[in-house]
This record gives sequence, structure tokens and C-alpha cells, in this order.
Amino acid sequence: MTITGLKPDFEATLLIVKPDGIAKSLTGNILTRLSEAKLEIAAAKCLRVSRELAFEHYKHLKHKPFFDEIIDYLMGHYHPDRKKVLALVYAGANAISKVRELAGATNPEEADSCTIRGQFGRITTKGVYENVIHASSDRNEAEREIKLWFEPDEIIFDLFPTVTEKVTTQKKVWASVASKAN
Ligand code: IDP
Ligand code: MG
Repeated sequence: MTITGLKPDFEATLLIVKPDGIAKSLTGNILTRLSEAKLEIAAAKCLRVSRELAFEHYKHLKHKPFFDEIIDYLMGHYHPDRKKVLALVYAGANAISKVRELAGATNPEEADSCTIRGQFGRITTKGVYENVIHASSDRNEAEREIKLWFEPDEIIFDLFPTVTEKVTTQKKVWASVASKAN
């Protein structure tokens, strides 16, 4: 992670409220717990996760026996009435370890009961660790994940170097503000 012009301990980390966290209406509780870290929210968005995004996010785990299940889990297939996630970038001193500490261990049964995963997570009868949130585990992972989930303009800081390119793609706009020429 090369965040220029900032203190060496400044970090940014990706936090995702997974579909079980959304389905159980835990977003408020989770963000309240995370506020204990006294970090800054640098980006936030609610989105449906495509198979491509889920696959790219977890590609380093593709040989694990639980890979198919975590793809379905992140895409919201186990929570069809709340098929979405909330993705955020938290930034500040030692953001990665602070958020991981509040998150707790991967296995919600082993996570300290005072952590977010320990408080709200469960193991399903299918054996999926529904642990409510994702949090980047180190600087390399955080950089890769932030760049995967967010465009530079969606983040309030210039976290990583950018270039400006001319792109010509079509995008949806509000009909009421569309230019007359369209
Ligand atoms: P992390 O989310 O704590 O960084 P990873 O090893 O990166 O843990 O695993 C990604 C996700 O895969 C976990 O958050 C959890 O939902 C799921 N997972 C990890 N290990 C297991 C397992 O042994 N059984 C079932 N699900 C698992
Ligand atoms: Mg991980």
C-alpha cells in the first residue's frame, strides 16, 4: 500500500457488511461497534454482488472446499430477500488491524464473544461461516480489495496513484436531467 504524503501508520481497509448482516438488520450495530476504532469512513456504497466480483474477491481461496458456498454467500443466495452488501473503506492510523480486531476470528464460534463476529455470526447447518462482515487482513489485500470494489472517484481521499483516461461508455442517467440531445 503506497499512500503518499500521509503518516506511515495511515492505512485504508475494506469492510463489507455481508448479506447476513444486512438481512439481520445489523448494519447500525456493526457501524456503531466500528466507530470505537475512531477511523474515518472514506467511501461507502450498497450493491448487489455479481458472480465475477465475488469470484475475484475470493480468488485466492478457490481451492478451498468451501469456495462455492462463500461465493453464493457473498452474492446473497442464502438471503434472497436482502441480496446486497454494504461496502465501506475505513481509513486512519492502523486501520487494518483495528478493524480486524473489532471483527474477531473468522470462525464465529471461536471469535471472542465481544467481537462483531463473536456477537452476531453463526455457522450454518451447511457449514458456512456466516460471520457478518469482511475486513481486509493486510496492506496488500486491502489495496487489492479497495481497487476491486471502488473506483477512485468514489473515495474521498486519493489513496493510490491515478491517471486520467478518456473513456466512452454508455451509462444510465436520470431521465429528468438527461440532455435534450439524447
Ligand atoms: P477472513 O474473512 O477472516 O479473512 P478467510 O480465510 O479470508 O477469512 O475466508 C473468507 C471467508 O470464507 C470467511 O470470512 C468465511 O465466511 C469463509 N470461511 C473461511 N474459512 C472457512 C471454513 O473453514 N469453513 C467455512 N467457511 C469458511
Ligand atoms: Mg480473508
